[in-house]
Amino acid sequence: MRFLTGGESHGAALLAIVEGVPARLPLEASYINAQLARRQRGFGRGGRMAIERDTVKILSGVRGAWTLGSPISLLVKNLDWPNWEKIMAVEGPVLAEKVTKPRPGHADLSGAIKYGHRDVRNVLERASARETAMRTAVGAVARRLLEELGVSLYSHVVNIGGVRVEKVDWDRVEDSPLRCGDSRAEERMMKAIEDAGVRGDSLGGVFEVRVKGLPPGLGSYAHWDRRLDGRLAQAVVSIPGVKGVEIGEAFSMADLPGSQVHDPICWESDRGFFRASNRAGGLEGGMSNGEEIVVRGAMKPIPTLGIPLASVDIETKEPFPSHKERSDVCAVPAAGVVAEAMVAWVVAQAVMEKMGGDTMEELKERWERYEGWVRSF
Ligand code: EPS
Repeated sequence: MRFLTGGESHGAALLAIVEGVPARLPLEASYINAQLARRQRGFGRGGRMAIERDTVKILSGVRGAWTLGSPISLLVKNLDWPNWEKIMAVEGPVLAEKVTKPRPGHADLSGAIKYGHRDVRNVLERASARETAMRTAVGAVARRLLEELGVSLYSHVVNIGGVRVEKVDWDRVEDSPLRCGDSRAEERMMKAIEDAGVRGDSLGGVFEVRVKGLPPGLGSYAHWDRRLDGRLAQAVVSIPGVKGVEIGEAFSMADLPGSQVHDPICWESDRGFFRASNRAGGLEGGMSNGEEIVVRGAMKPIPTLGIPLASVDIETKEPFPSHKERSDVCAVPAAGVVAEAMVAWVVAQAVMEKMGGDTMEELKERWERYEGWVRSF
């Protein structure tokens, strides 16, 4: 399975071509749209989210709400486009004022140097986290496939601006303004976001994604690039703003002796093998181990600030406060939803590598046979 996306933040639309999804998977735009709506929500989002109502148009690869096995083409229109048609004109003279003041923390400066752009807009349009809308749509296709196999994904926010959750009530996460399971922590997080917004500042944090229902043995210990933990880490760090990944209890495990870290192996006749704890986050030796997968991502505060940081104009070389763009104060809850999509993609890829199959029937049959093998091992 592979996919490519295209599209600028203020261009006409975002696009993707998704290849390798088996035929006969039930798929409807409304399913993808529900995931897109989850990404748009969250206290601390900026003005753009009030403009967009992200919805997908499936342009190929699906007929009568079933996948065909052919490439699935997806389109998400940018509702903001009419306001940017002149600035982002594909042909003819671009009449907009050039952006020459790169923002620290963004792709602006390195991207301009790399591609020789004297207008930083040529970089920031594609580097914008707007692209994650399409990743969410693509991830929804992978999620639909996993759902058919009984695999589910969910996420929550565990820290914003240094305020950490203490007790997690999973029932409140989906409807909570910060996708947070701890109402008291959430109140403090919201206050911190509000205060940061007033100051013209931004806040980062940590989200956690979990995957339930996977058998052991996805990924491989045999080669570095087949390790599922490495592939998940790459996928999560590739989300704009994410600077760190933790699998299971990685950072606290680094402080403890091995005897307090590794998850004891148990066996019962009706369950087969299982673990007494899950500090490994469902991954050992580069493979799933049958326990829940737990991956966290640390997101830095968004680099577009109301209080601009010191920068240098790329034309005049004069020091200047950096360019201001409309932005979010905090996008950690949205990043958690994007991470679910990326994790769904990597896991579905690993499932397809192991099981293969051109139809869902073939895939399900192989999945069930393997589950039987695991139970009786
Ligand atoms: C985003 C859309 C963007 C940004 C945000 C993510 O829209 P605009 O630039 O028109 O405000 O709000 O991207 C960033 C904050 C960033 O630094 O890349 C979206 O759809 O999620």
